[in-house]
Amino acid sequence: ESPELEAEFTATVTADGRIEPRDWMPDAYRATLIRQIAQHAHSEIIGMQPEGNWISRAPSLRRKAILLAKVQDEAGHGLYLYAAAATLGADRTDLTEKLISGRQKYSSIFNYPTLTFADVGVIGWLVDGAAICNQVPLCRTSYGPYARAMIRVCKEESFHQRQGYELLMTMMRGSDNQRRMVQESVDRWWWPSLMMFGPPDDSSPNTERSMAWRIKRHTNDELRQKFVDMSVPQAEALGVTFPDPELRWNEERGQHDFGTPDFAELMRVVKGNGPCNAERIEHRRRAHEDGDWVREAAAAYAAKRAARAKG
Ligand code: FAQ
Repeated sequence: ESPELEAEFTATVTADGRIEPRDWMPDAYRATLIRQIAQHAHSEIIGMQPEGNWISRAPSLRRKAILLAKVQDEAGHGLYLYAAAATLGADRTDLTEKLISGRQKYSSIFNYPTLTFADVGVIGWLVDGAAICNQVPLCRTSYGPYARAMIRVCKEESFHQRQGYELLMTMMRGSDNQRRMVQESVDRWWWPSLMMFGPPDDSSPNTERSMAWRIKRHTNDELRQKFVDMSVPQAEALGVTFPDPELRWNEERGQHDFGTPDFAELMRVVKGNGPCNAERIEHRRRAHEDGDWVREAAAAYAAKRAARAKG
């Protein structure tokens, strides 16, 4: 470690330049990125489960084809992100081990159950909506491979968001039962969606340093506010309400006032005690074990080809 390298790193980051895999970086910068990117990758992979739950029960062939494609996109996002983490020296097998042994986190939102088909629409609208709000600024994050991965991920997430909103619009034009189903789903997902942005700024241990390093471009509360402001007119157009009596336009601030999410609930879910944590991890662990023979075969094949190339 030399003061010149450190100064160069700081100058690059503060001038909004990009840090690339071969550049020198502080150990803590590398560790923070691995933590955030791995958590993000795990979220995409675990995030396949709640919606995957409805693939076999989608109400039409068209809805089934759309849902299959969306869930496959999430697998793709997970893979770009694991590849971005690999450029920092993180090993994917190791990251997967950490996920299934509970040593690494994934987004709290995927620990809630999907009880009705309206949940598929609401996840697209609100969960992908929140993901976009958080990820569009990450296209300008200081670490090159992460920023570049985010560009493609955001394009696909925008498409997912539209797909969810279109599904809900269709249900809202249907029967009273369908409209009730949409409202009931919105009531369950609204608060957990706000929790996706993390703890409030005054109890977010990582924000200050991640902002200084330009890993994060906005604080958790800034993004949460942006999401609320973006979602209110969309709810009006759809004909649903959010379950928050404190939600109202504040003329002076030019933003909405809103209630405080239950951050104690967020912490419980993050610590592993949400409604579906055990089930999500168990499913992932089983899928990983079931894939053992594929990984073994792929490694044997690669070794054989390498031996043949040498000979
Ligand atoms: N859930 O100091 P901070 C998707 C943890 S979108 C679980 O504020 P930070 C797309 C945090 O890691 C979802 N853990 O932390 C999709 C930290 O842990 P530590 C994924 C949470 O990192 C849609 C501790 O609490 N998106 O998958 C949560 O500065 C539909 C303290 O918090 C991303 O990961 C939470 N909600 O800010 C897929 C985006 N909040 O230090 C399928 C990238 C906080 O104990 C279907 N990540 N924690 O290890 C980020 O932007 C940031 O990491 C934040 C948290 C904003 C999530």
